[in-house]
Amino acid sequence: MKEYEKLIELPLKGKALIITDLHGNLEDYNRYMKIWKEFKDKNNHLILTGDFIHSCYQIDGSLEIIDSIKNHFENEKNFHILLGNHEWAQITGESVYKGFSNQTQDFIDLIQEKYDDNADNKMESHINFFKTLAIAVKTENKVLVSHAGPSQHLKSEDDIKNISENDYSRNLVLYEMLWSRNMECSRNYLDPFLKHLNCNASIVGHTPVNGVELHGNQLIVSSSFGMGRKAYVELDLKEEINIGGDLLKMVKYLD
Ligand SMILES: [Mn+2]
Repeated sequence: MKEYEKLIELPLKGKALIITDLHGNLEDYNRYMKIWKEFKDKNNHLILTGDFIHSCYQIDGSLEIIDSIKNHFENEKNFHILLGNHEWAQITGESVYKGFSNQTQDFIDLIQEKYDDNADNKMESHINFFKTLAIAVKTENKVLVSHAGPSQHLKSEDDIKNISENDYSRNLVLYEMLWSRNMECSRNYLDPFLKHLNCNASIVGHTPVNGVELHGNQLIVSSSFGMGRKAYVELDLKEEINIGGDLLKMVKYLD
């Protein structure tokens, strides 16, 4: 059985593939799993940074993606999955809108349609799975990987380690790490936030960009749902990372 930790720490060994915001895109997910299959090694890791559910298009592969990542997660110790604001919304029951459509409700409908009499059991098991997901990964070469952020209320890494599943709808640090957009706020909060965690750079998804965008010491990555190109990061865990710009040479593109 895997240990569930809110903050995963990775040593100075190997590499980590970092993939963001799949949003139910099964085709892209399968392409990334092919890359992972080649990349797999005892020192290499995969990090999915959340928002793997809730499609932005007609076809929603969220349920197929969940089944597959659950399987990888349970059987591979180096397969890490972080919580995104969309999985969080499913846990807390908050509505998230894409246009006029409430995606929290759409997800419930999708499960109902696929599993019929067994829908309640499936829903419960998916929610329990979402609750086991970590909030962030911290690497020994000083990179913080999370769904979004920074959090202006975080004071130490214990604020992540101690987040309790019973407190998901009220925890401010969690809320900021899942919802905050870098852009304006990061200029003020990003560096103090990273300093409290003893990190030099941050990698997030959440905000749709054309491949990647660097804002100060934060690299925003769109691996599937974004504004054009699809990018991911092959983070070298052995190399010294002093500033956000050091991450740019580790960016790869899907096409
Ligand atoms: Mn998001």
